[in-house]
This record gives sequence, C-alpha cells and structure tokens, in this order.
Amino acid sequence: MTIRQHVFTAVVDGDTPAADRLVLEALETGISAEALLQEVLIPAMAEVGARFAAGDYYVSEMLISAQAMKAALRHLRPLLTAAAVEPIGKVVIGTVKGDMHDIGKNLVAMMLEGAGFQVIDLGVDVPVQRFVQAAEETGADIVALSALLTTTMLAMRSVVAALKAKGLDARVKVLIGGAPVTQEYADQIGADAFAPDAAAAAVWARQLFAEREAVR
Ligand code: B1M
Repeated sequence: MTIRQHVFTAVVDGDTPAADRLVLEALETGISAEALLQEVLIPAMAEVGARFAAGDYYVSEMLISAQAMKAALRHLRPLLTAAAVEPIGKVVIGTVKGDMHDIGKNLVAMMLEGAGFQVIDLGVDVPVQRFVQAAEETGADIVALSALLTTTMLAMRSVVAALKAKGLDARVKVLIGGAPVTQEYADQIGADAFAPDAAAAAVWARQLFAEREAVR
C-alpha cells in the first residue's frame, strides 16, 4: 500500500494514532497539504459516509473516523493558514442550530484564515440570534454558515432573515455551504453566496474584497 492508502485507511478505520503519525510521514515524503486534503482525507470521509448510508457503519464509527480526521487536520492547519500581517476582513462562522458536524466548517475557517481573514468561529449548534449578535459585536463583513443535514440547513433562512431584520444585511454578506446546500437554495433564501467547498469559499471572500477595493 502507498502512504496515501495508509492515511485513507487510518481515517476510514478511525485509527487516530495511525492517522496522526501517517499524515506527518506523508508530508515528509513531499505530498502537499492540499493534495492530502483533497485526494485522501476528504475522500476518506466520503467513504465513511457511504458505509453509514449502506448500514455498514453506525454513528459511533462515524464519530471515531471524525476524530482520526481531526488528528490529521491538526498537522495540515499550519500549512493551510498563512500568517497574514493585517487581516483584510472579518468573518463570523458557525454550523447552524441542531447540527454538530464541524469538519467542513473548520476547513472553511482554515482556508479563510489562509486567505487573510480574521475568523471568529462560533462552533457548532449555533442559535440564529448568536450569529446576529456576533456579527454586530465584531463588526463582521461576512457571516459564514455551514450545515450538513437537510433538516438543519433550513436554519440558514432564519439567519438571513434575522440579519435583515436588524438592518445588518447592507453591511454583512452571508455565505452558505455544506453537503446538502446548493446555489438554488442560496438564491431561495436570499444568501449572498454559496460555495461548494472550502477553497471556493476563500476565493469568493477574496473576490468580494477585491471588488470593494476597486470601487473605493
Ligand atoms: Co453525520 N451525517 N450525522 N455525523 N456525517 C452525514 C452528513 C450524512 C450525509 C451521512 C450519510 O447518511 N451518508 C447524513 C446526513 C443526511 C442528510 O441529512 N442528508 C448524516 C447523518 C444522518 C447524521 C446523524 C443524523 C446520524 C444519526 O444520529 N442517526 C447525526 C446528526 C447529528 C447532528 O448534527 N445533530 C450525525 C452525526 C455525525 C457525527 C457526530 C458522528 C459525525 C460528525 C463529527 C464532526 O463533524 N465533528 C458525522 C460524520 C463524520 C458524517 C460524515 C460521514 C462526514 C462529514 C464530514 O466531516 N465530511 C457525513 C457523510 C458525508 O459527508 N459524506 C455525515 C468531510 C468534510 C470535509 O466535508 O462537511 O461536507 P463537508 O464539508 C465540505 C463541503 O460540504 C463544504 O466544504 C467542505 C469541503 O471543502 N462546506 C462548506 C461545508 N461547510 C461549508 C460552508 C461554506 C462553504 C462550504 O461556507 C460557509
């Protein structure tokens, strides 16, 4: 087996010590953090999801794999987040109410930090008003919402409406994403943008600020 296959297997099997060690080994062989993420780690979590959907894995096994994934991501984090001297903007991010999935949200946070943003991470299961309060208190430019469940993505609509009700929609842009989320849904609820993955989220955020600079 190649080192990539060993890392993949460690995450799918939920072997945290192995994932922790093998990711470092993979990086030492010269595989980039981006390649490990896109070509090994994300596909490993997709495999875990497929096994759950097929009834071969239970929630406990998904959880153990998620822990192995997090151990692997800890080593990628410093490589994916550049140390920007002066942040170009502020982002409040969180996984919406009722939803405990945070790996995708954490990746988006990392990519945004790497793109030069200050990221205020509210965590998971974040109530609607907490997003509004944080956007107000921090003077955020972007509120970024993640959801992995078809049931919880509905809370995104409430966040968009609550920001609007407070008159924050003129200043704060709303970015949404997560496996069940689509551009069509973003259009329906009046979100400013949808990003299919963490890299696209960072590209959109940078473009937004480039456009703002251009009109100044
Ligand atoms: Co859950 N789970 N889970 N789970 N889980 C899914 C999402 C599921 C698709 C599995 C399946 O059935 N195949 C399914 C959802 C079905 C649906 O609603 N359509 C599911 C279910 C049903 C559940 C429970 C209800 C199971 C139960 O209890 N019976 C339960 C719900 C708990 C809750 O949240 N209230 C549950 C629980 C869990 C665990 C806690 C065990 C664990 C999460 C641990 C954690 O996150 N700390 C877990 C896991 C690990 C998964 C899978 C296997 C992997 C998710 C993941 O981390 N993927 C997942 C199956 C799958 O995704 N195929 C599954 C890797 C991650 C990098 O991808 O988060 O999609 P993702 O992020 C992507 C993009 O979506 C995007 O960027 C990332 C890539 O760059 N993105 C954004 C994400 N957020 C974004 C925000 C943006 C932009 C892009 O802008 C702001």
